[in-house]
Formats: sequence, structure tokens, C-alpha cells
Amino acid sequence: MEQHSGTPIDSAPAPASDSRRGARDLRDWLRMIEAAGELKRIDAAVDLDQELSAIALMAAQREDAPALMFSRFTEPAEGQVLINMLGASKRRYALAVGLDPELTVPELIVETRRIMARRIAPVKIAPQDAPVNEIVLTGDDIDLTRLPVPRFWPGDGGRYLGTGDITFTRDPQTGRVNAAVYRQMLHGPRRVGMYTSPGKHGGLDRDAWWAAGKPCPVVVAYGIDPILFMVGAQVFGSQESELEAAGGLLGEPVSLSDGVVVDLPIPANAEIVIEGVLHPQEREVEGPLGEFTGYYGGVRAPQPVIEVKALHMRRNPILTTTLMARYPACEIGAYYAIMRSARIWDSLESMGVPGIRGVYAHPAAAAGWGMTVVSVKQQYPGHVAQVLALAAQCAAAAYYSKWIIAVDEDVDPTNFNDVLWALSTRCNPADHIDILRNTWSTGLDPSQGLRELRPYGSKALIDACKPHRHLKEFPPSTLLRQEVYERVRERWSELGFSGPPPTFTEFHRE
Ligand SMILES: Cc1cc2nc3c(=O)[nH]c(=O)nc-3n(C[C@H](O)[C@H](O)[C@H](O)COP(=O)(O)O)c2cc1C
Ligand SMILES: [Mn+2]
Repeated sequence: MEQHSGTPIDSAPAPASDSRRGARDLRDWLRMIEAAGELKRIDAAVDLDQELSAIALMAAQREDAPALMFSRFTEPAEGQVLINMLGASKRRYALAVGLDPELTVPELIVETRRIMARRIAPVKIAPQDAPVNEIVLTGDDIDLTRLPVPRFWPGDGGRYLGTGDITFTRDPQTGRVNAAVYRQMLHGPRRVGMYTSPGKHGGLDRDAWWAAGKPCPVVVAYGIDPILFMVGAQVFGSQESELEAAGGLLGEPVSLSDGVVVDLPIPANAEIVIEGVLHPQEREVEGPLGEFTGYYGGVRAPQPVIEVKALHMRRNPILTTTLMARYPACEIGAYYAIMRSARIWDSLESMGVPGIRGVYAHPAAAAGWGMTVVSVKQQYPGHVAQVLALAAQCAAAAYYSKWIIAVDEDVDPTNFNDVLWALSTRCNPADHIDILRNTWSTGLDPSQGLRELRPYGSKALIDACKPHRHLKEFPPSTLLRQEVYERVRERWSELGFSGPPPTFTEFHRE
């Protein structure tokens, strides 16, 4: 990849010490990917209204497109914008979580299962040591419209401050802190919308505060280490701690500090953090936003709004933003497919299902939400039906997913040539498809006619395995005799072919 010139990352004044400053932050990670040729700085001034996102969309038509950093705009704005932070790049995902970027996607899924099982509790650092406290403003001194906030698509309802964010709420009953990515439209200097699909933990927490007659405290960070973004976007159990999972992926505790207004953690080395409350009766018209589906998601409708009471930020802060678009230009790309697949695989094993050989939620299927393929070695009658039902409804997979496909162990779920072959040769639709109805979905799904009013989905469970009843009689697939294969392999260049001969691992047996 070409080298890019540009100004060095604007680093915060040296904090007292690195051990006090805490864990790796976004700027450390940017230095790392820049050294790997994975960051492109755009020095020209760009329009935050649709031009920045158009550049991102056009640049990210390739899976190996770099992350893009913008620092000059055609309007006055304080800060920088990072987009396509991870995107469709498995390399940047691997670099973020400390895995080898040369690993294949199936290998990354296996390694991700290992590192996602780790839990490391966050640590508190003193507010004066938190880089995010370089600037702290409260009340009328806050003006979020001075930040470089993009409008992504022509039909968007406004500019979106929150797309690459992490949003913290607390379950008022159990005290559990939730961390999630929710879209946030900017309504004014101290007013930020917060859209949650029904069933998301932030929305459940909010409703619990409101049911007790109290405003719901919220903290949102807008310039964050990619690991915080990843765990915020990933589905964990309703009382699981995303922050502990983030520590596990980082390999060190996430550094937190205290807020000045609400009792919620402040990511100590974030770029921009707001504190505020959602009042029970307050709504402002929000949406739509061009979404991960490739359509405008959500009707223009009144949604809850955060009254911002405090702002913490670094000088010249970096706003992390995400383009929601069709693959491969969607920010919910390779990393999400890998992590979601690992989570579903974990769930199946923790429920005691044997024989799982692989799982893949392809990112082209509406950012991996739409389809789950599970590879299984069939061991007993009904095994595949069990896999399909649980892969459809486990917490990691239940939301949105429409197509749950089981394939045999000889089919690589990440290889859609293989998956389409299995669907077309092992599945008889009249016998091998079941439908689950009234399942968990979202108004963001364009096929939901009434949108937010009735977000009930459905799921097709597709058995594309060799029918268990007829396993013995199932026709053998066409495979080479190994001895002939080896002979041709040795003669490959003599026969006039260049490059290495293809590899086969399965051979005909008499
Ligand atoms: C860029 C991005 C934007 C998202 N926007 C929203 C949103 O506006 N509302 C929502 O409910 N979920 C949104 N999600 C999905 C949630 O982050 C995801 O479902 C997460 O698991 C929710 O966490 P929770 O299970 O703790 O609620 C978004 C995800 C990403 C990556
Ligand atoms: Mn959660």
C-alpha cells in the first residue's frame, strides 16, 4: 500500500505517566495502522455535508481500503474525522485485537473465540490523569455543533454525531453498566437524539429508569479505540459486561474515570465524551439514516433525546464515524462477521451441541445480521434441526437474522461457492425448510411493511446437509483419486501451467 504524508497525529500533552494514563487509545492504534500502511490522510478540505461520506463510499468499494482521516473542512469545525476505521478489512481487525493479520477468516474466527472468552475488569484512573479531561465544559458553554459532524446520505434526517460511538447506561435494578453503539442525530448545541431498536439493552435500561419516574443518565464517547466500538456493536447477554469483554480483547483493563454530572463511567482516553440525561417525556423528530441494510432505516419519528450536561474532550479531537452502506463499504464489515460468528459458535457449544465445525455470518448479508451458516458433522437423527433452531435463537444471533443455513462438515461456511453448492444439491426445499414466525427484528428491516409499529420478523431454517435419513445412500461427490492428483501436481509446470497447483484435501475412496 502507498505511503501517505501528512501531519503527525495531534497527540495530547504528555500525561503524567503512561501507567496513570492507562490502556492503549485511539491515537496509539492509529500510529500502529499508519505504520502498517492502513491509514490514509486526506489533506484537502472536504464538505462535511455528503462529500466526506461520498469519498468514504467510493474509496471503500475494495475490501482492503484503508481507514480515512479528514482534518480540514469547508466550514469551521474543531476536530478531525476518522471513517472506515475497520470496514471490510480483516487486517485492521486483527491488528486491533493483537492477532496475526495474515490469518484467514476461518482462522480468525477460531482465534477470536479464544480471546473473546477473556474478561478483564476496567480500572479507574484519577480525573486529572484522564486525557479526555483536557477540556471539560458544562451547561451553556457546551456547543456540539462546533464539532465536525457529517451528514452521510442525501435523505438523512440530519447530521449524525453518533455513529462510531459507545453509549453507556445503567440497569437501575442490578447496577450493570451497558455499553453499545446507537445512532445519534445532532439536534442542537446540547441536544442529541438516541435511537434504540426495541429490545436493545440501552432502551431497556432507559425504560426501567422512566418506569421509576426518573430521568435516565447517559454517557456517550465519540472518539474511541476500535475495541470499544467492536464490543459496543456486538451482542452480549443482557447482564454481561461489554467493558470486561473489551478489556479481554485489549489484553489490559479499559481505563475509566468519573463523570462530573452522572454516575456512569467515562472512558478516560476517549476523544470526546458527553454526559446527560434522557427525560421521560422528551422526544425530538429523528431519522431516517442511511443504514447497514443499504436503505434508509426508520421513519422520521419522535425519538428520545439526550439533554447534554457536560462535555469532556481532547484538543483537536478525533470523531470516530461509520458509514452505513452496502458491503464492502459498510463499517460493520469483516470484524463484525468474525466476532458474531465466534459468538454464535460459542453459544452453540455452551448449550452442549456437538459437532460444530464452523460458523459464518457473511458481512454482505446486511452487515452479517441477515444470514448465519453453520457447518456441522451430523452425528444423530435430528442433530441438524437442533443446530438450526439454536443458531437461529441464541442471544448472539436472534436479532434480525433471516436465513439460518446448516451445511455438512465438508462445506466451509465462509466460502459461498461451497455454500451455494450445498444449497443446490443437498437441500430439497419442500422438505428441508422450516419457518419461525414473530421473531425478534427491527423497524430498520425494509421488508417490515409497517416499520417501527410491528417489527416482528421471521426466519427460514434451511437444512442444506445431506439428508440424515439417506446418508448411506447419498451419492458420493466427485473426487479425484489421490494417486492421480499427486501425479498431475508433479507434472503441473511440465504441462505448461504457471503458479502453484490447486490444493485438494479430500479424495475418492473405493
Ligand atoms: C455503526 C452502528 C450503528 C448502530 N446503530 C444502532 C442504533 O441506532 N440503534 C440500535 O438499537 N442499535 C444500533 N446498532 C446495533 C447495536 O450496537 C448492537 O445491536 C449492540 O449489540 C447493542 O448492544 P446491546 O445489546 O447492549 O443493546 C448499531 C451498530 C453499529 C455498529
Ligand atoms: Mn448489552
